[in-house]
Amino acid sequence: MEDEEGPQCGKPDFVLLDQVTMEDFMENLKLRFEKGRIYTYIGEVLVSVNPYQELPLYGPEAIARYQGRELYERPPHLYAVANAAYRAMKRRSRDTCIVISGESGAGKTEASKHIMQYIAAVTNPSQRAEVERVKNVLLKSTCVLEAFGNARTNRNHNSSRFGKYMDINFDFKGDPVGGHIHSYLLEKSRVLKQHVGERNFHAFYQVLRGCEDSELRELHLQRSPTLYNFTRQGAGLSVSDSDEKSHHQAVIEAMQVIGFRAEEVGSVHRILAAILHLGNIEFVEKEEGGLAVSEEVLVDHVAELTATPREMVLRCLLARTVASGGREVIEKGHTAAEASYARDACAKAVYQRLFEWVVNRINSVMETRDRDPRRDGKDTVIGVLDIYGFEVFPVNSFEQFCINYCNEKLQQLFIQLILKQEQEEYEREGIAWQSVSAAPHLGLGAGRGGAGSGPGLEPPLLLPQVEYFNNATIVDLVERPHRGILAVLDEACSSAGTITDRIFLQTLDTHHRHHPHYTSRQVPPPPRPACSGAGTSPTGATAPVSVGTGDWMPPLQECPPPPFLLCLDPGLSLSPLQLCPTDKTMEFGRDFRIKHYAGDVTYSVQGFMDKNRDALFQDFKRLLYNSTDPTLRAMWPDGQQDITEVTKRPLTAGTLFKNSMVALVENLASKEPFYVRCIKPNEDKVAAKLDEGHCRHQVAYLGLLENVRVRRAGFASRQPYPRFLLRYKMTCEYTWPNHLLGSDRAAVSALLEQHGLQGDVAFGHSKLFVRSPQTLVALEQSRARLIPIIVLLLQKAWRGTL
Ligand code: AOV
Ligand code: MG
Repeated sequence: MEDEEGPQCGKPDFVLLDQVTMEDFMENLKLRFEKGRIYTYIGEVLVSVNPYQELPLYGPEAIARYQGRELYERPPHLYAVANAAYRAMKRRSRDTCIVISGESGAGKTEASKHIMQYIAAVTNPSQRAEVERVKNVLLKSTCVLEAFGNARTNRNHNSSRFGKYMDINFDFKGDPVGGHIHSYLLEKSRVLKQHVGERNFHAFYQVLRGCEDSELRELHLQRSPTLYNFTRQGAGLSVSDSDEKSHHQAVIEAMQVIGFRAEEVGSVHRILAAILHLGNIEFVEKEEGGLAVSEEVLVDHVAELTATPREMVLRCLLARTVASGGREVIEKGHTAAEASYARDACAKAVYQRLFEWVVNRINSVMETRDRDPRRDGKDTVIGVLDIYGFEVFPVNSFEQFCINYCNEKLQQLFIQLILKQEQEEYEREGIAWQSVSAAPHLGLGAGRGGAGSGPGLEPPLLLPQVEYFNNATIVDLVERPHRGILAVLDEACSSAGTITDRIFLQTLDTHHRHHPHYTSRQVPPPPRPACSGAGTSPTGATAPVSVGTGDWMPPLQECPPPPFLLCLDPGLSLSPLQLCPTDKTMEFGRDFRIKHYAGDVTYSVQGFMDKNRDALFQDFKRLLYNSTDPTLRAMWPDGQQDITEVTKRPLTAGTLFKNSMVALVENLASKEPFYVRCIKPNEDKVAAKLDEGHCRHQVAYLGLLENVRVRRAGFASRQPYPRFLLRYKMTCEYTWPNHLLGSDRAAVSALLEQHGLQGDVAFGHSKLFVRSPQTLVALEQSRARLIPIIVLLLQKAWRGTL
């Protein structure tokens, strides 16, 4: 890897573009991608394009080149961002965080792994044993969490089905001494069912393919995933058997390094096996009444593997206990449908608890043990956020709704922080800037402060307005108290079974029918008597009219076009993500659609209430709490409650998720953020193919052009003096190859004077602020003219012909 990038590689920072248009942006992105330069800056934000191939960009040598350097000294890289976050934390004793965003398959998880590897490689030079241990746990945790929390989807063959935020704690020396992982809402419905082309969580296939014959026998399993309802769908999509086996081995080794005991690993395998057996249990209604299971031996297996009494397992599957007023308790037999529902709820819950237990177990060994008593206060922290990316499938349910809401929250944070950071930077550098209000449209349009506002500044300058889409309105649509979609959903769920999907959807419509980002089609009303007149059938050819109480929504064609959302560039093509660009795909009474910042998504309300309630009969909880397997028992502390004590309605899944998102955003906002914006180059997951339409769409919705414009609005660029010199010193005789002017700032001043450009800049404490892009363009051109001459001179010098 070269340390300097030549002009043939395009601009390493989009801020240096001659003009900020989508065309120029895309041209630079494409040029760099073709040259294997997948990373480019926008100021301190790193834009990363997934190469879908192994590039020689990583590893110890590359890490050494970035270690201890400034962001600008080397070509853009994840290592540089990791290094910047690390140095910022160390220098200023401030918590920092690295927020990695982008749609599903854009490369977030891979990026987070490179960041972790960088941090692990550059810390603990003195090889302290405890620090090494923590580092190993940090590194190995990824492998274990991916086994249990990732799965093949149609968008990404190793898709994170949970959100992950990891804190790494550093001591005063800057060595990692602990860590903590927060996981967010695992997509547990995947345990039961997967779309065509998708698989269950990796862990299931790894156990089936990877366990020794003897262990498999003990688990009463056979090797083929086609034999189990939960793995059948994805069975043909396996990774090769040998890969699955080696992944299985790697996970077990990782668990050992982390500190899982052998009996715990055994319990984990038994729980996975129990879930698979549970999935094969079917129910039959007996002729004489009552219910039976189809294969009793499966109940034996479940009982044995969960270390619970067989009779109890059977009872939990066939009936439930209900408290009927006071302390009276009765047993109520299930119908076959109820029993299947309860079985599925149990399978999902057991997997979710297993996943959470794995996370907690990892956390328990990462608690900071080795705190240095000499240091006051607490450790400093770097947080790394790797969530599930924005996704659209042919059918989208509650999980996609939560995932996409999470991405909206993070986009919102990005907007707020960019604005905030800009202003803080001006303050820090002693350059006055009139405050800018953030809502509802973020316009960085205010003029700069008045006379005497900054050293060497000209009279106030009216800065160009930078408008960009503020997605706060979509976040509000989802989370607003009382009326937001989550609140309406909770309301529906609390109404003891009387609310149907249709009524839920109607209530949503009532609240949001005029919301520019919400659309739906209502269930057609029942046919009216013949006398009701023409135009009343919403499905008929006649123009739709308002029916009855007005709960009939006009079809979408009739809706006013939603306000212009993301098409900041007139040439922007329709997104490949907009799988449902017309209302034809929406079904009456089943779907609603949100115009997300990243594209339109149609959600099927079916299952929303169920998944939000997330109920599990107390009988199962008690059963598992009474297991004699201590690992399994520890996952069910709430099983000790008696049914008569379980009166309080637990918080719904949606509310818990919302609360966790609010807390996450607060946490991130309290830290100094670094951003990695990942772009997926094509939908086919192939190397060396940059699909322009697809990338343009992402550039647009991620707000990258606006990001560049904001960076350039007040001052086109701000660069530390050494960085500026490094790039332009060859354009001035006083600075090339080195200057003797006392300070870098003085050298920069001399350079600008020679070019006659000193009127267009401001000198901050540590950085030069360049006001107009033309100044940068002039410097860039001058540099580009000189580079071939310098290269020629150097070549001649080497050959001794000079
Ligand atoms: P994601 O985390 O952003 O999706 P991943 O990080 O899992 O996406 O990346 C998807 C796939 O792209 C990986 O499995 C690799 O094959 C490939 N890939 C990504 N980054 C690189 C890289 N730097 N070098 C080589 N290959 C790469 V999701 O979790 O679905 O939102 O929910
Ligand atoms: Mg991921």
